[in-house]
Amino acid sequence: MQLNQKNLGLITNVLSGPKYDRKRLKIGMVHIGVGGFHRAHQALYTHQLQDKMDASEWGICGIGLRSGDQKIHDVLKNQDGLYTLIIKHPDGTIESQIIGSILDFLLGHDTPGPVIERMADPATKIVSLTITEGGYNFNPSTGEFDFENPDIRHELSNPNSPKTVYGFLTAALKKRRDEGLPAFTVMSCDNIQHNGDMTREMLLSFTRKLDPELAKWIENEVQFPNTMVDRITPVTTQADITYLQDTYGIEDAWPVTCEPFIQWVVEDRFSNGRPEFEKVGVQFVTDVKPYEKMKLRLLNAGHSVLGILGAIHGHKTINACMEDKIFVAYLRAFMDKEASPILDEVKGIDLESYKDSLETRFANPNIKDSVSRICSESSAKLPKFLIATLQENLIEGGSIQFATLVIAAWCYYSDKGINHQGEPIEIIDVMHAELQQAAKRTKTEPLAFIKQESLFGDLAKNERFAQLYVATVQQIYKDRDSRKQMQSML
Ligand code: CS2
Repeated sequence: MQLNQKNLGLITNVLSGPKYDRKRLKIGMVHIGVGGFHRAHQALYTHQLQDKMDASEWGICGIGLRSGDQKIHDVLKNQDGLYTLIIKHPDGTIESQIIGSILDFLLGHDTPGPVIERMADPATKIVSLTITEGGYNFNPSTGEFDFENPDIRHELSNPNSPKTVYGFLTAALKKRRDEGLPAFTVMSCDNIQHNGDMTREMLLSFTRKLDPELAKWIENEVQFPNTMVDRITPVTTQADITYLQDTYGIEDAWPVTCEPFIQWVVEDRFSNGRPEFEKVGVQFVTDVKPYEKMKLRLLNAGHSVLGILGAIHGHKTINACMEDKIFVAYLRAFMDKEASPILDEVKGIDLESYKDSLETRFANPNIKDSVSRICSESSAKLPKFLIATLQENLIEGGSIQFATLVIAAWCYYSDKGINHQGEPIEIIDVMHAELQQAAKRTKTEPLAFIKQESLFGDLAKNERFAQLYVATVQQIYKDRDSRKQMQSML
């Protein structure tokens, strides 16, 4: 049976679904970047809130700004916004449910008008974002807005045909200001430290160039709460689609799978009201920074440590890495010796149990989170997840060897495109060509890879790091056995 509103009554005989009347819901949140993560996280919290109480003004409209969003648009349109969330527990238990909080979906890349209208609609109170770490258009080493991006250049001279999130936000906020409407909140849900502050700074850099008066209005009226979001959401596979067909007879073209763990910590600063998400477990705080730093530097960095080293060793999934004792010990040593010492205390959280819980989550054998998902867009992730820790440890005189091996492995990975077993590695990174070019020079110029300043800043000039890096990377090229190097450090 095809998943859609018409069949929902029958489908909910076999699977739980919305208990609320979807027809009563209005769109109050517009979300840009409807990937698996949004559907396993904010859309689920919203759905749970609707089930629990009357929150009918808080339905979601999904937005895609890239041509690649066509598929999710078509699927959700065809399914009236409905989809299945499949939660996979470590003991093999699987819980599936139909989520109903996404009411509409618009594509902005060739027809921006309706997207701007929707964002500027008086009922829209929040515009939330999961546009990935790479989507914020800033130079990772200087932190500055990249005005050279051709899409940004286009928007600055054609503000009515925006392309990036900045062009859309500016056009919609301008419309609201001109119409005397209150501003919406811009809520970033990406894995970036101080994600709200950073979004604010980037948006203001863009708007100041375009319309300084509007920039002032945004400065005074728009709130950008920082948020920490967490739930491991692997890429959906054909097996997940088949599972729903075989078990429940449901045709869902794009379900989402995830782990049971979920967390959302949000700063309680909103321009124009917010859903009562605290009723469904969201934690509102005045300062999210310690939580986000802990999560990025342990969970996301831990993922990258396993992902990069796993990829070149030949492990295919994160749980396969966690079945390898050397990987488990290495991960813990990285977390204990390099990531933890530079973290601030996080109220109410025992760091040791947090790290234990990460090990359990990573080891979940049913999630089968591929190392290729973790390694994808490493050029946007590693500066925030791992290189920042390395830099702080260099200042503090702390340990750097565990992170350095990951950087050296990343160089080898970018250069060779095959693992130590000789099998090809799937590399997905917008910077792949540049990374590969730099990595290929390693043999003749050992520092070439870390001389890429947009990623590493001036790390290549740090003697302590440069020396260790060169020794480490040369060893990988020589032995082609990074696992042995991992072992020697334990
Ligand atoms: C992962 C994240 O992209 C990555 O490298 O670390 O997607 C991670 O699974 C989520 O942030 C978990 O909350």
